[in-house]
Amino acid sequence: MPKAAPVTSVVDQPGIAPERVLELYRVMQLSRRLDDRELVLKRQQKIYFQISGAGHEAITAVAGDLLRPGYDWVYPYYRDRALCLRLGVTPTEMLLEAVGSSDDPASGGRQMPSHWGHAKYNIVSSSSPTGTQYLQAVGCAEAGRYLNRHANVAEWLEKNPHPQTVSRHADEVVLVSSGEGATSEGEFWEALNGACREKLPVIFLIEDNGYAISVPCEVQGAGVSLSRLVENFPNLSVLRCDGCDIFSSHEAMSQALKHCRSGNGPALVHAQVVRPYSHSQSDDERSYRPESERAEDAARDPILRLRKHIVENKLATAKAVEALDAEVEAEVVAAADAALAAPIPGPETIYNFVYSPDVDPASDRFASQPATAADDAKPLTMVDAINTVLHEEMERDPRILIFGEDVADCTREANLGQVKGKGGVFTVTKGLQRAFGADRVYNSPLAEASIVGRAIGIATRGLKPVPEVQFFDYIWPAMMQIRDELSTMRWRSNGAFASPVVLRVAIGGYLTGGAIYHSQCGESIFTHMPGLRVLMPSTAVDACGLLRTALRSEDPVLFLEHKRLYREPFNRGPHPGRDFCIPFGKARVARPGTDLTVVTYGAVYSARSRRRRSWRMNKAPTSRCSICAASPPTTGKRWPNR
Ligand SMILES: Cc1ncc(C[n+]2csc(CCOP(=O)(O)OP(=O)(O)O)c2C)c(N)n1
Ligand SMILES: [Mg+2]
Repeated sequence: MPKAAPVTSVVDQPGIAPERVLELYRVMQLSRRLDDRELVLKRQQKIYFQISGAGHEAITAVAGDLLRPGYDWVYPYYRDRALCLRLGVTPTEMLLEAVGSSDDPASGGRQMPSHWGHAKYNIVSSSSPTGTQYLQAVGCAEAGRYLNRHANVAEWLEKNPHPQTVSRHADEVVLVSSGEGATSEGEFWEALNGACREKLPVIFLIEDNGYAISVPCEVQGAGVSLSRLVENFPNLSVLRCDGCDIFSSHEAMSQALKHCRSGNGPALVHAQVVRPYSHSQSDDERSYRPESERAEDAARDPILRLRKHIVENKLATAKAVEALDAEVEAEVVAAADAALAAPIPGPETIYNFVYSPDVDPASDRFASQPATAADDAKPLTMVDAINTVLHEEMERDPRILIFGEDVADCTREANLGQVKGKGGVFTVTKGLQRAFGADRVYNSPLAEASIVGRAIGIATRGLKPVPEVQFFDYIWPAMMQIRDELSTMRWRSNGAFASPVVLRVAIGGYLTGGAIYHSQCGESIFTHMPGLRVLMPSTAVDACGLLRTALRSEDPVLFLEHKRLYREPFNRGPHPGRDFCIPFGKARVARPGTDLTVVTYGAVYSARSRRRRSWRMNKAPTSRCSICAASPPTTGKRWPNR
């Protein structure tokens, strides 16, 4: 059968102090024994799933050893038990997730086993889709760079008490890991491109065990070797190592860290590992791998190799290693006992952390009256209204970053003085780059998954990303990030992490012949996603109030702007004031009646309002709301379109 590319070990000589070698051995053995204990618990039906880090322990223990816990950021995947142990996660904490305990720090018992996460060590909550973590890691690094350049964010947060805190370190790195199979996901390539383009300190650790469940590596990429494929990416340091050998792993990881910490850009470490326990406990690899191949892998087992090295090089006697193994086993047994005795979450906790417990955007805290406008105040169109709120809120909150396709005035800043500026295909973001600089308002590559995935990573660091997807019709590449990441982050991490992104999207039809690809209205699909708030205002004033609430809240929001409404005269309104907010989920009665209530939002209200005189139902009572939210009845002067 075709084989993986030969491993080029970057070092031949051991370069780790003896006591550290023993410590790494202990972590690796602890990791393996925890996997073994979970297998026992699975057989006893005390847990329902097991996926192991077996065979990956050398590279992952070394990575954990070299990273700085709570300083660097980590986006792990399910085989990274040894990495997380070395960063500080305890065996008991790991088994608490396996048994689904409410005390589990990764998810409060909400996720499957081995879905690592621990806020104390900056281990960001991992999910089940293969590959969604890469773009978030890039966003996380991007946010770190922004925070390092803009000290005023931390100062602002001190003056404006906030549920999220920010941390930053000049030479911090972000490590993101996956198997070789997951690198076939398009998001991997988008992330690699983004990290290289921006010279971000991201280490892509690819743990190549040769298989993605039953699919061998030659099916994944042209030419089999991923690290050969990516060799020509600019600014990328590509390192290969034997991931079953701590010395080779140590050298590769050290070089990768040096490259990233010195600001030279990202690194990719391609580590060849083995997978002795099948893909998961639900898989039996004997159905697709011959015994000879499995025996070859077994001979590379990282723990057996390291034990041999320790004894042969007299770092410890065989007896001392046995004693260490026994100590580890006792620790694992005690951890399992503690985990099995731990509480499981009660059914009443299910709604905890669907949304922020700190800021309720549906509360009266956001109820306000529009300011009285001067008699000669020019009414705002919806485009003007959104632009104005973005401008005002960016002035107020230095955490707000705007990015997307064409949102900047002019990417080439040297030309800014000679041009009018673009500011979005509908000019909603016009003038914002000019006012706030290219660090805060910038164009992204044409890649919707990137826009949302990176925003999630940025939000994890306490910033407030306000990305734009240019047309609703093209939101679909970002669907995985929206459905499985953006809306689930807070709930799945039991409140440890959040993604308070405000995603603006132009939606709806506005031109004759605009179908099929410039008129889609799929908002209802997104209202079926717990954790995500969906807004779709009808008037300029509603847009002002709802957008401001979104920007001041802590939940992910999909803010849908109907293109037909952007510049219409009938939904214009006066500027309602710099603090005007509208609570989510409350409909405004646009026209009272007695027999029938019509609840609507977006452009439907406006169509109704324009045509109401000709309606045969015009004696019927009607009301309207924006989806999930609308402005309450107001008494403001010159309230539009009554
Ligand atoms: C997007 C997505 N597709 C499919 C799956 C099912 N799945 C889980 S793990 C896996 C194989 C991953 O292989 P690889 O990236 O090589 O990692 P390994 O398990 O070998 O370490 C698949 C297909 C998934 N979780 N997510
Ligand atoms: Mg694999």
